Amino acid sequence: MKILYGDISSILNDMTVLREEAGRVEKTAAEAVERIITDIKMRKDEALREYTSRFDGVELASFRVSTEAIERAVESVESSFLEALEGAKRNIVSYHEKQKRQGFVDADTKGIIRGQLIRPLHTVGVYVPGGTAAYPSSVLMNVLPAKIAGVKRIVMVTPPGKDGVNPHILAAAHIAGVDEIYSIGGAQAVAALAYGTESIPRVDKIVGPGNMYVALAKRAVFGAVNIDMIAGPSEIVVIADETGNASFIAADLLSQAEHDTNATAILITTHKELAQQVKQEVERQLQELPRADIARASIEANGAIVVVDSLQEAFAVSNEIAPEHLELHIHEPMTALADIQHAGSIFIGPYAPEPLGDYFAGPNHVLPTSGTARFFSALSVDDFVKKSSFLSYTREALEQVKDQIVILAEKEGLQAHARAISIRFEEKGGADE
Ligand code: HSO
Ligand code: ZN
Repeated sequence: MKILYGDISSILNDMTVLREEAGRVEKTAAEAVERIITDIKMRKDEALREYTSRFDGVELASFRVSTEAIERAVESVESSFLEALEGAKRNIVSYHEKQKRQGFVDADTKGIIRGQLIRPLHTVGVYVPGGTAAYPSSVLMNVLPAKIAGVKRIVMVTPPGKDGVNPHILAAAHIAGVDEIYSIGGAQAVAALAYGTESIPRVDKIVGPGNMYVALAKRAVFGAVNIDMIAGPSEIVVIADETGNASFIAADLLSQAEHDTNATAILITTHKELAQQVKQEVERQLQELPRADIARASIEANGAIVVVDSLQEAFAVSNEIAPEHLELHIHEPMTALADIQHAGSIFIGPYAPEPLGDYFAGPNHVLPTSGTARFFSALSVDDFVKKSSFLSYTREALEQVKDQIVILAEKEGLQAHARAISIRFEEKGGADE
């Protein structure tokens, strides 16, 4: 793990390159995705069946995962796992309940009513990747906010493995309250959700992470449906002063490094000795990790320890990075919140390690990556609602402002707009006297 003193331009450069690389896609992949989308749009289930056979190597009589298969999965997994999911669910629900917002009605005494209605999306599709990135925790994180928002129909898709769908994923879907599960994956699943087929319902929004093909497909169908953000590799920044515990910090850096060789783990510290200790601890703990090869590749390529002169400098560097996860191992960490401008999720003090949030505490682990914490937020109940405005004026209230509206409409050359106002006040117009 490299240690940098003061000058962070090289790490900012490296991160920019990495982030650009993560976003770069093969032209051929984009073209393949476009072809798949067009094909699903035209030939629907028939095309979906062909792609599932070609890409997943599975011939399916029905895409729908049966209630019996879900029940069998729930029975087959350890009860301690189900209890842990239930515990996580309680915390995720209680945290996201706080995000629910009311609409408003603003009525004055002059005959004007203005307001906003908040309504849930009707149907949402949740993509769950297959293979080793199939995380039951992500099922809870994507589904529960939609449930709390009041989404009527939650449809999950996940690629079929040779032995069916991962039972731990099915159990999490059951606990989260998914309505229907289909074993389809890849760009074809995204296209099926976006446009609908004979057996897959068309949804209003698609959320959930996936590989490059899934991400490209989500981008391509945006507009026909809504999508969540496009997730990049995981990132953690730890800010520590002399109070930092080297083994805790090393463990937390490695917890993100083990996700992906492209993950980024950075420590920013005011304490030179801690920098050395964390470097050694990372080496030591790496020896004990089953996923050491992934974590080591990530730490070697993208890991860094930055030594700075002051915490103010540390906050500035972190704000520049706008990390997905930020841990504060400093004295009076709550006070430091005032200095944090850009971070997806903030973990305060030595006993709030990132995995507490990844799995259990309640805040969402679907977070903006690649510097997008500058303008995106964690997945939340807000992602599953939409708003309608409403308006009512009395005749008298409209009369007060009619001339100003007519002036504005005429300036835009929109005579019919002006007339829709003025006609209500003409002798023989639509006025009700
Ligand atoms: N740290 C990941 C979420 C996750 N971790 C799922 C374990 N399972 C992205 O924020
Ligand atoms: Zn994680």
